[in-house]
Amino acid sequence: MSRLIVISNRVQAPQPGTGGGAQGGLAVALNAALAEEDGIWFGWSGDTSDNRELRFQTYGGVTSAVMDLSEQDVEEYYDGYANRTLWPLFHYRLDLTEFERDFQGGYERVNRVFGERIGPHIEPDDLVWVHDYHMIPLGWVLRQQGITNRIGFFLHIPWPPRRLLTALPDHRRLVEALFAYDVVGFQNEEWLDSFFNYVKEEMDGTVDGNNVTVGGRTICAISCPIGIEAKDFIAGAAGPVARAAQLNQLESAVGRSLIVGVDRLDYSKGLPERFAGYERFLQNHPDRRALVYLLQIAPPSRTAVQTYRDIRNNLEQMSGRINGAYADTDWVPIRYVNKGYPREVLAGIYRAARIGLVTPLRDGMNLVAKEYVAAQDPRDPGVLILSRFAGAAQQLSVGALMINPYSAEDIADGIDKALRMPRAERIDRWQAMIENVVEEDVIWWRKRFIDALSAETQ
Ligand code: ADQ
Repeated sequence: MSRLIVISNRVQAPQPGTGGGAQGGLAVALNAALAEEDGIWFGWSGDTSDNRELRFQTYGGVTSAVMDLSEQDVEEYYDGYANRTLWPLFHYRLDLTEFERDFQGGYERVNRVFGERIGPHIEPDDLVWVHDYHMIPLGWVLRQQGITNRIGFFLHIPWPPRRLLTALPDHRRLVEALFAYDVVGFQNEEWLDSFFNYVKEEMDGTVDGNNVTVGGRTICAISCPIGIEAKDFIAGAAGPVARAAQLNQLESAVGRSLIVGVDRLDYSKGLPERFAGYERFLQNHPDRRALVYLLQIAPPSRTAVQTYRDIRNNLEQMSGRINGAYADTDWVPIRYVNKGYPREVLAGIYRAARIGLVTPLRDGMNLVAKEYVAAQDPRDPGVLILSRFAGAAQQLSVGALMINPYSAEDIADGIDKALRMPRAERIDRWQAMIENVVEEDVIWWRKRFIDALSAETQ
């Protein structure tokens, strides 16, 4: 049997002392496959030093191997090219994209070092699966070392339209690196189509079904939407920890409808626009103000990057201003908290919420939307309000209230409609969504990708 090798920026293998219960779906699905097939998960340790040795560890049945990066590496590769160039650009934020030659140099250097360290540990039958925008050139580096294994790449974020991508200096070099892989996976058809379009227009390539050919090299490009660990999440949402969190929320809501948002603090998630949309609802419906409150959970991320500090300041000001303008002695319109919660507590909070407000300006998929659906009480489910620009829109528009996240009016109308929605309609809409969330869960996603990667080249 072939082993699975996973390579990603951060390794999410189980760690001693963390119990493992707090892991998200991706970690759960990949660790299960790694444990079954005796694989290895490679990546950055998260620490900085000048030591370039891989450190192996086996824990909870999973072997991982991590390497430190130097401070310069982190600055140029992680905070730089990955999070100040590719992330904003791929999320349609050309205005926030920084183009620095040093960033690109650091990105390629770190990928080369990773590839050179990992290469010797790959055995002839291994399937190699590389993840996300931090690691695009990694497959190419492995090929340089003579590795002829099947190597796949999955992009967790959107693939931008051609016209946006061509704003990146050396864009073609980046895309060419993808042709070192055998299979390239995207979150949905829209990102896949943008990739096809780039290849046809910029590289003189041809597309035949899922086969993409450029200069005699053919790869397989697929749409492969990621899901959540649906069954576990559903069970967790009905369990005691979630129940306590749910009751806690309901008690503090005293008869009001809870609207919940849960996002990493990131400008792609449309948080200022969401606050503005909620404020518009409060303005438009003075009589219903005190009947709702918004709980926004947003743990800080990438705090070394200025744009992330800016968004945090902006949201603090906005929530302060909105609370100042509308609060009463027994009610504040927005509760804004900046910390992380265990998954079962989150599940309970989702279940307590009449509305799940998921309004990214762009998102590769958005798993919070799926978690919100999975956590609902089937007899009295809440309403998902979902941005048409989330990757998840393709699967969840069957039941979600779809909105344009740039429009405060649209968000306000969505909230109004959701609050008025009769139970029968809520159940119908929820049923359409839960079917998809359960069917196309994270195990389905893993299998779909691995099947494509294991298939013989046509
Ligand atoms: P993210 O941008 O991080 O992921 P998302 O898919 O929503 O976005 O996943 C966030 C995860 O973090 C969810 O599982 C959520 O429950 C968890 N989380 C958020 N806030 C939390 C908190 N306060 N406490 C605990 N957990 C919290 C990227 C892409 C997405 C894509 C995923 C997976 O940007 O588009 O869906 O990868 O491919």
